[in-house]
This record gives sequence, structure tokens and C-alpha cells, in this order.
Amino acid sequence: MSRIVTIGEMLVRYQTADNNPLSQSSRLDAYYGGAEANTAVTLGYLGHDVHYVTALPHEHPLTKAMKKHLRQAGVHTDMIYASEGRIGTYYLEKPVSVKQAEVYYDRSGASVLGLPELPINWEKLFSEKDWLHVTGITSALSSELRSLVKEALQQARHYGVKTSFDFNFRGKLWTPEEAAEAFREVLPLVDHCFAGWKDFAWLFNWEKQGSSYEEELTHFYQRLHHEFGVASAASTKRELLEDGSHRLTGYYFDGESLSASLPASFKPLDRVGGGDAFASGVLHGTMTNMPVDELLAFSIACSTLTHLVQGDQGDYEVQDILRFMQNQRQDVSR
Ligand code: KDG
Repeated sequence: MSRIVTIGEMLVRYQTADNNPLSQSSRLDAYYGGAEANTAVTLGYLGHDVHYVTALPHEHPLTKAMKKHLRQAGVHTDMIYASEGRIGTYYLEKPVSVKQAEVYYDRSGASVLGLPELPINWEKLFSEKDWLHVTGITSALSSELRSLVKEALQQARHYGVKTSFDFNFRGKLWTPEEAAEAFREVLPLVDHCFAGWKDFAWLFNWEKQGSSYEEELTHFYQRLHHEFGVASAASTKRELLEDGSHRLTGYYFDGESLSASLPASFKPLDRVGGGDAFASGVLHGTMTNMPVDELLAFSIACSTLTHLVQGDQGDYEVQDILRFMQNQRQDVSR
């Protein structure tokens, strides 16, 4: 199994226990979130050796609980620094429509903002590691964190560690222009990119070429490859069906051509974290040398399962995902 580093902010997520809007409920359930923490936990359960870097408040009882949660998934917490500041949170208001739940961030003054001032020993962090995974969410939090993400990618390259970057554009954290500028800055340091059709069409304003979604995406990925040297890329396409089901298709670009998974249809219980689960599946498939069709099927199954549980993260091991895939195949052939 591979040795992976990821850096980001871990959040506490609150949502109303009765699924009423926040203004009409008096009970909140708490889960853990933060895109990179989600990926760390998923990859931990998939059996990888994951090192998660963040900063959390010193001597806060929740710091202890968060580390315990990570360790339960097998994630190493020795690179979690103590820093001034608070634990960032977000509130999730369940959707009134079938579309997307509303997210309200409450993360200003969070401890992770102190991370760039802390003495990260890059040599130690990247020694005997295979992969660094970071996302645009961290870059959006402050200019210092944006520089830290870039430095982490540079250092990873320096120590021969492969890198992945998930755009994870969040319109509540920064503007499309700010995001596009930051993404362009780091892409030359990225081996594998998680970004989809909308990112290139809307953030980068790249001209669409082709007569179908797949042709346009292929064109975008080829451009990403030629302009920035990104070796591979992946994304999902989500379609909402009339009965409230979601249809998810996974795409993987290997530097030349695009492969697609068979679409998976399901009624999601909770779609937050589904993208991080897909990314984790792709990273797992890459690091275990899965053929592309297997990698896509596995990643979509990993994402589907995470959509079927409440919270940002599942606790699925490889066998659970393979069993789910097997059951789905039997359902189809019955
Ligand atoms: O991908 C899931 C994340 O969006 C969620 O955990 C919250 O990290 C978060 C963010 O900043 O949006």
C-alpha cells in the first residue's frame, strides 16, 4: 500500500438532526469534514499509510476527538500541529429541493490559518512517501495558505513524490477569477488533476470544442496536458433524474484519451464528500495499478457508497467496495 501525504483544514460539520431548516430546529448532529480530511480517512480505510497535516487548537477537547477519529481510520496524526485559533465549522442545511444542500461556513480565525507560520520539515514529511494530495479549498483560505500549497507541491516534486490537486472550487470562499489564477499557478507542479467540464468552461473560460460532453472534456483535458504538463485527470458528471435519483459517470484521462465508467444511479442520502470519495478511489486505483476501467468502476462505487451514508465520510474497506460492486452486477443481471 502507498504512503500518502495530504494537507488541509479539518472541519466540524453540523446539520439539523430532524432535517428541518436551521431556523426551525433545536437539535444539531455533528460530523467531521474538510475535503482533505475526507480523502485521508477514505484512503486510510482503503489500507493506505496516510499522513495528514493540519493545525488544530492546543488542548481543545475536540482536537483530541478529531485526532481519534483520524486514527480510527489508520491516519497518522503526528503532523497535526497545535496552533492559536479555533476549530473551523460548517453548517449544512438539508435541501428543500433535490438539488444541493446549502453550506454555511463558520471558519474565520481557524487554527489552520496558522499553519504557514509553523516549521514544516519538508524533508521529513516527504521522505519515503509516494504521493501528495492537496485541494483548492486550502488555497482559498488565505494568501499564506495558497503559498503553502504551492510550496508543498514544489517540495513534493523535489523529493520525487507524485502530486495530485483537486480544484474543489468553492464559490463561497473566493471568486472564479481568484481561483483560476491560483490553479494556473500550481498546475505545472501537478501530476494528476481532479477537475471537470465546468471548471474549464466556467473558471478558465476555455472554448468548447466537440459535439458532445465527452468530446469537449477530452479537448479540455488535452489542453490541460499540453499547457501545464498534467499527466492524468479525472472527474464525475452528475445528472439529476426526475425521480430524484442521481446518475454519476466517472471520467479518466490518461494523457491521451478519455475513458468513461458505466453510469451509476442511486438516491443519495447525503452528497457532500462524494467527490472526495471519488478522488480517493482514483488515487487508490492509480497506486494499486488498476486498469482504467477497473479504476473507474471502483471509484464510482466508492463515491456511491459515500452518498448513501450521512456525513462527509464512509468507512469502507476495499472488500466492502468490491462486494458492493459485485452485488450491483448481480442486481443488473437478475
Ligand atoms: O468536499 C467536502 C467539503 O466541501 C466539505 O467537507 C467542507 O471542506 C469543506 C469545504 O471547505 O467546502
